[in-house]
Amino acid sequence: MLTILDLRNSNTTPFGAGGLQRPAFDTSSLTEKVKNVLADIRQNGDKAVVKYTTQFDGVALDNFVVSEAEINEAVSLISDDLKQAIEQAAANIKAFHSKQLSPIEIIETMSGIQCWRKSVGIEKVGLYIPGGSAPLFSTILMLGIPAQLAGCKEIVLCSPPNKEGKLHPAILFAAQLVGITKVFKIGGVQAIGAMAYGTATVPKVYKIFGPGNQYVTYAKQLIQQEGVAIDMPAGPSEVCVLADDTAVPAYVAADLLSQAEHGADSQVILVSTSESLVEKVQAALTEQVVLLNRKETAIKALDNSKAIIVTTLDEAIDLVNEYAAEHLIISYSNADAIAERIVNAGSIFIGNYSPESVGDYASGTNHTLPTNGFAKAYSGVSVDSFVKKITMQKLSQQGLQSIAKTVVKMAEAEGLDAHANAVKIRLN
Ligand code: HSO
Ligand code: ZN
Repeated sequence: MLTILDLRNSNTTPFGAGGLQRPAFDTSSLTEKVKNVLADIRQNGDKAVVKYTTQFDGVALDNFVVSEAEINEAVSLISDDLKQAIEQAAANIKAFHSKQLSPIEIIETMSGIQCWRKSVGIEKVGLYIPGGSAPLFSTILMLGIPAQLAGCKEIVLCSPPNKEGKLHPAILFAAQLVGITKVFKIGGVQAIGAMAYGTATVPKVYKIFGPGNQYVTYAKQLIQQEGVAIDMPAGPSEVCVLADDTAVPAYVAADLLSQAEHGADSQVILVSTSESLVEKVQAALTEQVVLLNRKETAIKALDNSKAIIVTTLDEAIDLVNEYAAEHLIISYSNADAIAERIVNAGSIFIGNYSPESVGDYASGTNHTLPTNGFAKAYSGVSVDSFVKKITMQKLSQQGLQSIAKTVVKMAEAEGLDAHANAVKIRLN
C-alpha cells in the first residue's frame, strides 16, 4: 500500500530519496542495442524490419502492411457497443480539439505593415502504439484526431503484431475511424527507425508521436538528435490526488488504482491535510486492489507510491506545483478555486465526479501528457503539436517608408550595412 509521509511536524522536503523522486532509469544497458537496431534499419530498410519482427515479436511476416481486407475483418469483429463507445469518444475528442484551430488574424502593426501567422499541418507524421498486455487503441484517437484536424497529409501508424501476425481489431477500427493513411505491423525500435529513416514500404515522417517502453523512448531520443521531431520526453504514468474530508475515500482509491494498473513503475500520490482521509483511502485501496485483473501490477505501483500529509492547504498546493503531475485530481472543498492556483500539471480533474478515466478515454481532452515533472515546461498533445506556424508579412510602399528609419538605424548600429541597404535601395 501507499507509504505515508507525514510532513506535519517536519521541515524535510518530500522530494529527496525515498520521497517523491521519480524513478530514474539506467539506460546504459540498452543504448548499444537500440543504436544497432536503428543503424540496421537505416541501412537495410524493410529487410531489417522483417528480421527484428521475427526476432522480437516472434512472428515471421514478409508483408507488414495492413490490408483493406484486414481492416474490414477487424471492423466486423468488434461489437456494436464497443464501436459506439469509440465513436462517442472520437466525437468528443474532435469537438474539443477542433476549437484549437484559431482563424488567421492579420495584425496591422503600423499603417501599411501587415503581419500574420498561418498554421500548416506537418505533412507526414508517425504514430506509435505499443502492443503488450493492454492494446491502447484510445491513444490512436488522441493522436489521430488532432493530426487529422491539423491537416497532416500522411498519418502513419506502427504497432507490433501478436504471435499470429495480427493487430488488435480495436486498433484497426480506431485507425480507420480517424483517417490513418497507412498502418504497419511493426513494433519497438524497428518501428521508430522505419518511420524516422523511411524504408521502401514505410514513408519517412517528420515527427513521431506516442508512448512506448524504455527501448522505444530511447530510440525516439536518438532520432530526435538526428532531426526528426518527437512529441515529448516520455516517462511512466502518474496521478496525484489532492484531497480533504470532502473527498469520498472509495473514489480516491479507485482513481489511484486506475493509474497504478498501467504499470509497476506508475506513480500515484495522495496529498492531504486529513490524516483520517488517508487512513480511509488506504483501507479502500486494500479492499479494491484484490478485485482487479492487474492486481500484481497495481500492488507493485502502490508499493512505490506515497500518501503525504501536510498541515495546510497552501503547503499542499506548493507541493503539488513542485511535483508537476501528469494528472491532478482535486477532491477538496473549493476545488475550482484550488485549480486556479495550480501552475504545474498536465491535466486537472476538478471535483468528486471527474475521475481521470474520463479524460483517458472520452471526455474530449487529450491523454498524451507530460510526465516526470515535464509539466513545468511542456503541454500535452494538442492540434498545435501537429502544425508549424509560418509567419507572413506584406508591406506597402508607404508602410516600408514609415519603418525605414527604424530598420536602417538598427542595422547600422549592428554594423550590418547590407541590411540597411536592402531598405534604402527601395526608398529612392
Ligand atoms: N492514463 C494514460 C492513458 C490511457 N489510459 C490510455 C487508458 N488508456 C496516460 O497517462
Ligand atoms: Zn490511464
